[in-house]
Amino acid sequence: MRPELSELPSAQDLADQILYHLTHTQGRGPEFATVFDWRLAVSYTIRDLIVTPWMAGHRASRDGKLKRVYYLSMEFLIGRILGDAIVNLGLDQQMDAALAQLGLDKTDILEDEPDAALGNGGLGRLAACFMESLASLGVPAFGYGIRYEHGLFRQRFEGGQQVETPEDWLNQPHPWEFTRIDYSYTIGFKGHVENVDGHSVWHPGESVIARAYDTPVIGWQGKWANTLRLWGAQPTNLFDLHRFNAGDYAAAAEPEALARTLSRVLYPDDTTDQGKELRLKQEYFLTSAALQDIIRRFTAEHGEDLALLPDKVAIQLNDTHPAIAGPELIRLLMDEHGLSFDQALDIARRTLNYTNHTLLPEALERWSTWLMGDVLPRHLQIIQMIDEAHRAATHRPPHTGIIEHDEVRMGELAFIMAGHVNGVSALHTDLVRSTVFADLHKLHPERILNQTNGVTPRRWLRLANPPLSRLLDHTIGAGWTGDLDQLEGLEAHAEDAGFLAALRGAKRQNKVVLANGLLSDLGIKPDPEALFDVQVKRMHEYKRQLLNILETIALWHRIHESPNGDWTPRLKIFGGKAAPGYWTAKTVIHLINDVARKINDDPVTSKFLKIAYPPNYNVSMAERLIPAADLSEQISTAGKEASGTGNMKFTMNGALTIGTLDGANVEIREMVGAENFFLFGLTAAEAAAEKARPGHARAAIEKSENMKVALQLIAEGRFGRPEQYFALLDRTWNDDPFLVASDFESYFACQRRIDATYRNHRDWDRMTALNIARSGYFSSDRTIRGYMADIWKVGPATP
Ligand code: 26V
Repeated sequence: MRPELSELPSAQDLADQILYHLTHTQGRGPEFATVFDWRLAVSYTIRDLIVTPWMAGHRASRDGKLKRVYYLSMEFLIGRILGDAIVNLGLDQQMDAALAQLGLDKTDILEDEPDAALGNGGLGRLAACFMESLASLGVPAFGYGIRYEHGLFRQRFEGGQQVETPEDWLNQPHPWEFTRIDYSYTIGFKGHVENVDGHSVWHPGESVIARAYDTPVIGWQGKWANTLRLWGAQPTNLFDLHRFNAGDYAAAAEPEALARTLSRVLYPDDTTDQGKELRLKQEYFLTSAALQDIIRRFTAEHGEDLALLPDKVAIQLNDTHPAIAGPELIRLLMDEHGLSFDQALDIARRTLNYTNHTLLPEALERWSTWLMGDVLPRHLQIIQMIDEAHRAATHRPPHTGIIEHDEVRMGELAFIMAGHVNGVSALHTDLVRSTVFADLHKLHPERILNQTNGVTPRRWLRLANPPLSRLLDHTIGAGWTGDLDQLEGLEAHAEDAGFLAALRGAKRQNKVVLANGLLSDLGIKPDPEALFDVQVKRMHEYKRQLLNILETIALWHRIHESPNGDWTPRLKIFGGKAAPGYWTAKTVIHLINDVARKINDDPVTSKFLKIAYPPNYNVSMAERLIPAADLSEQISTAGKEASGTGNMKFTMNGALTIGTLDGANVEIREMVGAENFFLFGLTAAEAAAEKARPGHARAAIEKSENMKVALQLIAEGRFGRPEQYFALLDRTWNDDPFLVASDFESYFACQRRIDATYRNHRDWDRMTALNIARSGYFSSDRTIRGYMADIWKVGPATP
């Protein structure tokens, strides 16, 4: 029995198929099956249902000669796939019944799946939301990435300090991927360039094979599916048989091992680019494989006239990581397809687009010309030609080029090679225009656009928050899932006591589930009536987890001063990983854990204040924490967070935000209304001015009793050996690059306003309702429609 998607399978159909796969795919009878066996059987059952629309979509795109979108990204932070696929196929109820019939626990099955953690944070998760929205909107698209054998490291705490262990999601069969041994491309590195009759011929000194592994991405209601194509590295020669036969087994396997290192691990640092050769090779590996694949598909469908490429292909570069696409596309068009440099440059520029995701100077990629010339000698030549062509065409001011001070600046390369460059929130785009790319913006005033980020409501609302989803369905109908603007319908209920009580009830349910699960595993038993205050994101100084923990210490001190005071009970939840080499971020993790240990055991304060820091924050943990949050901490130094996307997830799940005017917080506040948003801190312009004032930190600390006390308690050793924190304290007093001190009093006061508001259920619940009602704009469907209209010039394949 093979159910077709045109008719939704019944619970009985699903149960039959699950048993079929358990027997015939897993080779296990029900009496011997493990949770893993069952999970694979369920996954194959769901996968079968995705394959039909997936193939239909491929045929429709090919036969209709449709323009396609290609999203090139070094990161796709997918998380788990099964639950999302069930929701998108609209099979939740049937599957619940099927699993019940088989005597299986759905949560056990879903949670058996390892997260696909092929990303560091916001940039990778955005790519995953975009893939889902592209499929939901029926846009023919491919995502191209790397099939890292090891995703982002796992985090443990030892004595409160972060310890990293390797992640190994591919250590078990991965039911969602299809290996395409017929789609393989050779990727060259190093070697030399020879001039033959005026043509350049690159003779690579090394090469590897990029092999395609496809994962279908199913859209809402199962109407369309796209492909996430991840490249795995294979050796060109398996192993050296001569050495093997001579008994030198390790040496025999060396070339194979070396080739595979290319897709072995995800780089875990999302700020500092260490100029590592392997990282450059990974970037080129992804980019070259993707472009070869795109050109192969284009010529198969449209013939050899590559001048038509921009009409049929729109390529989006997710940050500068695949920016070598510019020179690589020119190389393929010139050296392999015989076009002139000018033709190739023109085609490439009309095909490529670039999204900037950060202004932090340390995150802007640069490669020494020495390394670039060594690893990609032909590309360095082409980069010089691009730079020269741009110089000649624009009469640009000095020092605005791609190559400066013997470095190739990938931001400038991406900008110059892109039809459009976009920022990811209104504020960020303004700053892209006025700071990093100010000179290039003057030369090309039409090029920079804004596309404010968004998140998919299927995963972040319907899947992650069943109690709220049921309430929304009941109140405004289920249409919001595919059209998030329909949340506006809640406005009419924002004064309705019955609705507000139900909303509070849904939030409470999520808090109870969190308290009985994740938090109780940590030994924390919070009162679900307490305010759940959540800051989850990568650990970075600019995100200011330090501000949050210092405020916690100051509050703890105040509670001690008047232990019989009328304090609002709060649980502070932290989650996030630090890059392995980022000392300050790791010290803040240690401090939070030290403070948690002390405060949680304090009999005087613990009914008012607790801290939870569950280790190994990832997508799946976000799905549990965000729906249970009352308060969302979005407290970066203004001007530093390009957008944020966690902020949007919290808003649509009915958490109120305490935040600065940074990134998309600005737009969230505009949407939900200033009166429904807890604003504090300096603006981006004020922050820049403050930073320029010598002694700003010391001056601010002197004026803040609260901050002084918090620093003093750490220095006294109240939370652990103080020597560990001296350097951090010193940095805070004397440097404080992210203005923790300057914003401290404003933050502390804002938190006390929150304490007061939270106690007034009616006010809080109404604000919550209005936040949800006005969050429709932050659907990634809206974002993708923006890219389609302004950048890609593509329409959907489905009506
Ligand atoms: C940089 C590097 C440097 C080399 C090693 C690996 C690596 C990986 C990632 C990055 C750049 C990370 C930039 C990033 O994640 N930006 C975030 O993008 C989000 C989506 O647009 C946005 O919401 C966040 O505000 C922004 O910080």
